[in-house]
Amino acid sequence: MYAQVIETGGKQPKRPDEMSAEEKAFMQRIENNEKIEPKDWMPEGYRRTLIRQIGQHAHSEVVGQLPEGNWITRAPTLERKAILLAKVQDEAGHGLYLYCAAETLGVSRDELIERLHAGKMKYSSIFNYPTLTWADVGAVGWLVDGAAIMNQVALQRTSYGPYSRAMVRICKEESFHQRQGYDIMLKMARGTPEQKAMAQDALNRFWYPALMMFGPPDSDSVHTAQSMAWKIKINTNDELRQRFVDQTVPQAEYLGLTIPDENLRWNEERQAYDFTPPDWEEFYQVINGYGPCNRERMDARIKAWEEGAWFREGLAEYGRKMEAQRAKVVNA
Ligand code: FAQ
Repeated sequence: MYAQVIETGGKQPKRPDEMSAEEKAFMQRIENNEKIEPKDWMPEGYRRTLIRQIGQHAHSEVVGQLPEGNWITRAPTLERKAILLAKVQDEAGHGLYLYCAAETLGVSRDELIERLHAGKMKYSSIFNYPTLTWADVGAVGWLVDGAAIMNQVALQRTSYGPYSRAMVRICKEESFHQRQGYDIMLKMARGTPEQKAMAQDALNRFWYPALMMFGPPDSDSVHTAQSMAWKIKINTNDELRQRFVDQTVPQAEYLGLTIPDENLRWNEERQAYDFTPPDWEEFYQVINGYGPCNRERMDARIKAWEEGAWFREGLAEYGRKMEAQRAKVVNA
């Protein structure tokens, strides 16, 4: 009964005989694929897991503006600049939808941001790698947005209503982002030998960090078993990573670029590619704060937060004045 048992590194979900009547009724709703809405009863662990995941996801969108934002002033043409500007603004919008989805669970955006700045919440490992050349902007759109979509398409079916609805809109925009990245790669791969070499170099540097975006291997994943039982996650980390590799290899071939993995081979039996996993030691270093750009990213976010304080205070004051005026009219 209820969810299948997933063999992972984390704690297994409760068995039905360990659940309260409320928990059983909740699990039945999950089984029926009903969406859970903010005012519905939910187990405390479900709420906490969602706040952690949605919060981390929101932070990733916002911190994720930094590596590409770095290239807005140096985009090679006016058209590329306008496209990149729109893309980076979209990421800010995604962060806002996601903070709003998290707020429906009883945590404020300010609290989530404070936790991020205090190092108590994570954001995606990928954004701790630098964008050194214009080709990196292409690789980020192609691979990073590509990996994000692979994960987010599945999350459109997540059990929590506000998260699921935010994902529908975000996926539409991410698909444009991925195409613009692929278009940059295509231009460069078909350009001068130097441009093609830049595209190859970007692929070499972003391939394994993109694979890390799906999280640790299932055998080491702390949250997958429980999150899948609650249908917060629809697939395991390894399933999505495999799908991403299978989708991306033909795209690299079309570009005439080489995936930096000597062991990459089509496996006829599995009908999937065999590939070398990322260096998990490096992954844990990065998510624990020791990646190439962690310090720089956090410093940039904290500076933006502090420098924006006057604006937030101004807005709040304006809100108070409007409220007072409304009260005067009502009482007059
Ligand atoms: N980076 O037990 P699991 C984007 C942590 S959006 C950092 O497997 P879970 C758009 C994990 O939090 C990209 N930390 O965890 C864009 C946990 O630590 P905790 C973001 C990671 O949650 C494009 C621990 O490791 N997308 O890119 C990572 O079941 C271009 C154990 O891991 C989402 O957030 C990682 N890669 O599965 C923007 C999607 N992986 O919290 C700008 C929603 C794992 O216990 C430019 N999130 N950790 O301290 C998810 O689907 C899941 O949270 C996973 C991780 C799959 C990321």
